[in-house]
Amino acid sequence: MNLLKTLAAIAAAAALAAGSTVASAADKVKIAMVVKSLGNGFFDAAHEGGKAAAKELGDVELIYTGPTAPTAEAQIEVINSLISQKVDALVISANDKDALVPIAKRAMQRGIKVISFDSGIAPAGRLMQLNPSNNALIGTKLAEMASDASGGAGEVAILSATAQATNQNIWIGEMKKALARPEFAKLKLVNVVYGDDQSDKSYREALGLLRSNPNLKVIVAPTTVGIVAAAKAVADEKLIGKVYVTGLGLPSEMAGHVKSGAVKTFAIWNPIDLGYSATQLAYAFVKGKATGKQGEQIAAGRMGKITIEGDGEAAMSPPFTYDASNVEKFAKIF
Ligand code: RAM
Repeated sequence: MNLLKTLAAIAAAAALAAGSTVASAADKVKIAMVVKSLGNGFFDAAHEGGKAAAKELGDVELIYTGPTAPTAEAQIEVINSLISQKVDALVISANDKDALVPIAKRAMQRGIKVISFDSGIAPAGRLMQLNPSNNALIGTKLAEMASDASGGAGEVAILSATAQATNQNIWIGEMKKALARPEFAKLKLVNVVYGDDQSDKSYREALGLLRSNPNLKVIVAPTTVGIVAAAKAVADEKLIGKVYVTGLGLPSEMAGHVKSGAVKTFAIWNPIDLGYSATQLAYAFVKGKATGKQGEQIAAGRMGKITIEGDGEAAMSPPFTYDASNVEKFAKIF
């Protein structure tokens, strides 16, 4: 072989090698998990689940992203850039069910499979919504825990996430329905405030509730960020034993507050399983194994089959309750 031929052979081999690398990266299914905001332990746990699903599936590149503050505007920017990156699927926990519809529609027009999880996008903007649990069940659970914490009577206030959060607004609506039942007649909902899933704002809002409602018995925070801030506010104001905090929290973030007595019980589902399932579902849509039709059963790896119900929604398991007897054990997991 003369020198020229040798050089040409080397160049061809290099091109083939480079080409094959590009091909294998391109073969990967690119799934982007877009959360309400970064730095939230709940979504960190969902990310863990997403990574486990990606590893199991083998040919998935999982992109985990979201804005720094939980607003729809910031999420739209993130989604725009993911559309330019030509991801195959978007798995979104929405900061606003309606505001994300146009951008989600644009993504779907370009062939990107869009599903929402945790906090839903309105039906026009997604192929399905994965709820962590049944919404009415969550609302009832919140009312029951408020009742238990107060001994069945007294003033209750809610410290929520953002005013537009799909999931919290649905749960608060369901909790209000539950509170209308005769068994909760002695509980009085006096205020609903929003801490925007930011620790400092949630803390300030909790202090405001305590100061403007001297007879307050319970703060219900249906957000993992809000419940920690409210428990800290109750402790700092030396109100442990007088005001109780309950709601939805992560055992790892709540163990200390259960120990201090600021919190008797709280609930949550497994956020790792939620992120795992959402990633599995997105993959099924990309692979043409799911369309989001009512009644469809979609295989989701170790979680088994997930069934699409009305409005393209599916629900996972009932919320689990934590107290002094079990919080330490689960604090090691999420
Ligand atoms: C916060 C977020 C999330 C919600 C949990 C319970 O982390 O608002 O959307 O599902 O709380």
